[in-house]
Amino acid sequence: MEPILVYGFPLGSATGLVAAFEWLGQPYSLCRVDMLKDMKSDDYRRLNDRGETPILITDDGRVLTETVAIAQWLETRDTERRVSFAPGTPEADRMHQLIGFVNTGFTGAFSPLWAALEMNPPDPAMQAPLRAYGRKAVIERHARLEALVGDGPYLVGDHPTLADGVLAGVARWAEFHEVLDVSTYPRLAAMRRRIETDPAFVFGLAIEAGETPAGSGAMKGQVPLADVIARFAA
Ligand SMILES: N[C@@H](CCC(=O)N[C@@H](CS)C(=O)NCC(=O)O)C(=O)O
Repeated sequence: MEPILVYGFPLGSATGLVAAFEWLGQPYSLCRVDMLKDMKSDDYRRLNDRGETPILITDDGRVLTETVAIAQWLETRDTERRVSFAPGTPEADRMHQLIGFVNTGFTGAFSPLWAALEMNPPDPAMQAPLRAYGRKAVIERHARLEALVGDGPYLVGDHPTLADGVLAGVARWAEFHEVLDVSTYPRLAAMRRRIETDPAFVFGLAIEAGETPAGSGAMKGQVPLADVIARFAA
């Protein structure tokens, strides 16, 4: 079977992994999840008991969660080195470093902003400090990432890799939460522009929006969430 990437909308980080699958060019399927509805169910929690996307159903039918593990799974299959680098090379180490930074401190900095936004029932006394702390954290992590990236066209090397996909899935949250103007970070801004206008990421955005874009042809179709749960949940 083809692997199935379970991706969430709106604004899911998994959209960056959709782009990575497109860059990889090997057959895969998708499974669409409404993060505001579907992930709350007991059935979904049998797929991922943390109630999160992304999830990868591997080609041998295993349920693999966590972005870093899914990126590693893709890297292992990327024998043509389309989205990664040969194991043990400085570029591979650097890509892992950047994926680690983006998936931990950078992504985590947005957590207070999401918590404030999704608080139900709203509690303004708690939401205000969460927003203030989140904004500060996001700005600080952007400054650190700007210092960490080089002057190259992408995070590592001269073509988009898993690191760029992981970054693109998340970085757009800065505008959504109206925290900062990315042009304050010129290297990051240039990279984001390049990745976000790349046909693979544009495909991911269209998928997220519920459209049926053509893409590279590697995406073989959408599997309904109910089917994925019925076949693969614990
Ligand atoms: N550590 C996980 C975090 C995944 C994560 O936070 N996913 C978000 C969407 S991008 C989510 O599902 N959040 C739960 C929610 O919105 O209720 C990973 O890197 O895969």
